[in-house]
Amino acid sequence: MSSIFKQRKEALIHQQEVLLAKTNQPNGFGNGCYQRYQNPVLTAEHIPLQWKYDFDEQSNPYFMERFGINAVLNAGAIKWNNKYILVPRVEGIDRKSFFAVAESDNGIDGFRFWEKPIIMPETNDPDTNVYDMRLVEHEDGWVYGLFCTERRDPAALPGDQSAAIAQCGIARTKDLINWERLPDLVTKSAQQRNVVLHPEFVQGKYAFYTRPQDSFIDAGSGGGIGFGLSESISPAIVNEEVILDKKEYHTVYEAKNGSGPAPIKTAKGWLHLAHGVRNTAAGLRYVLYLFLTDLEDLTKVIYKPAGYFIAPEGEERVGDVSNVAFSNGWILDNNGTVFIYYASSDTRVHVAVSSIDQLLDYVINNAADGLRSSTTVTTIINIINKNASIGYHGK
Ligand code: M1P
Repeated sequence: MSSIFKQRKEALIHQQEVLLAKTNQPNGFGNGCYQRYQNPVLTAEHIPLQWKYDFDEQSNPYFMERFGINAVLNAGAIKWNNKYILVPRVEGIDRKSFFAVAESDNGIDGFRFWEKPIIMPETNDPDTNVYDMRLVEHEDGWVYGLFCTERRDPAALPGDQSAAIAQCGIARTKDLINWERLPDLVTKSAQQRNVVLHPEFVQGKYAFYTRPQDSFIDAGSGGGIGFGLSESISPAIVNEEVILDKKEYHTVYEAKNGSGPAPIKTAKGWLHLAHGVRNTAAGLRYVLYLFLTDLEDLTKVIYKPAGYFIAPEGEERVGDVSNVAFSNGWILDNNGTVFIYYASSDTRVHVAVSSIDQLLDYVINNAADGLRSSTTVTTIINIINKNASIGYHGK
């Protein structure tokens, strides 16, 4: 009779191989703008078993997990050597997050992690927690990873073990394996999360999308998606932040918002994916929205449809932090296809597939938020009247 070790090891290897071999199929008809897929592309179950189990029967006779992974979420994304690469936030059972690279041949299934997690160098002020990397291929020739680095607030009272300071960590690489850590971004804001590097130089400088905030959770008097320039990347110092997309009363981004992945350059403008947060009786609700900025003036929003673009749906609504859709990664393919990677409820990563044509059609032609119920009704009446004018009355 085989040992517990052998039985468990073989069963778990088989179970994971079945998961990794699963193909992903479109889910339903979608809304005409993007197509969701049935299975998440990355979950905690995708983590290689050799990261968690000691495979030596002598030291691990029960084939017991020696370290557990809680969640795989919020993934940076890049097309690299013809592979679709995700760098998610991998969160251990100890609540610490780190980064790891997973790749797929087609961007919708078959994601497998590389051999080891990323070993991210620290600055002189060690990170307590790092998460939510935005990957950017900058025109200076480096691939940058900008992420949140969190440390305990040194001003917190001894009894307060949750007050934290979030700032933007910056690292760069040429191979996604070896990373050079640069000094953290310096801004005037007490808190910075969701910072994104613009892929091109602007006026010969490095350009950043920021999110100034007063406190760790609340935007307070700050908030909004900011924009600022830095003479250098090491150190990166943004002295002035201009808010290009602000919080707004009674919208899906009334409590706070933040940039998603780096914007995509299109013929019509820079296409942005962002998250908006509002408060509800059941807690915060995070959704995704799109907007377009001017090709010349990067702080000028020229189109912004009303409401959300992606909201958590069905089982996406449940997880560690329920009711959350969050994205910090998308990939534009050569044929114009756009793979949008979004995490649901801080637990797993999904893909939605669209194209530049569809996204521009959506962002330019869907009505802006009129900020009142009556303007919402006007939007719907306009659609009805347009249909009536071509003879369609619902039959
Ligand atoms: O829990 C939801 C999200 O909360 C934070 O986003 P924001 O800074 O906009 O509040 C981040 O911690 C993010 O990782 C998380 O998904």
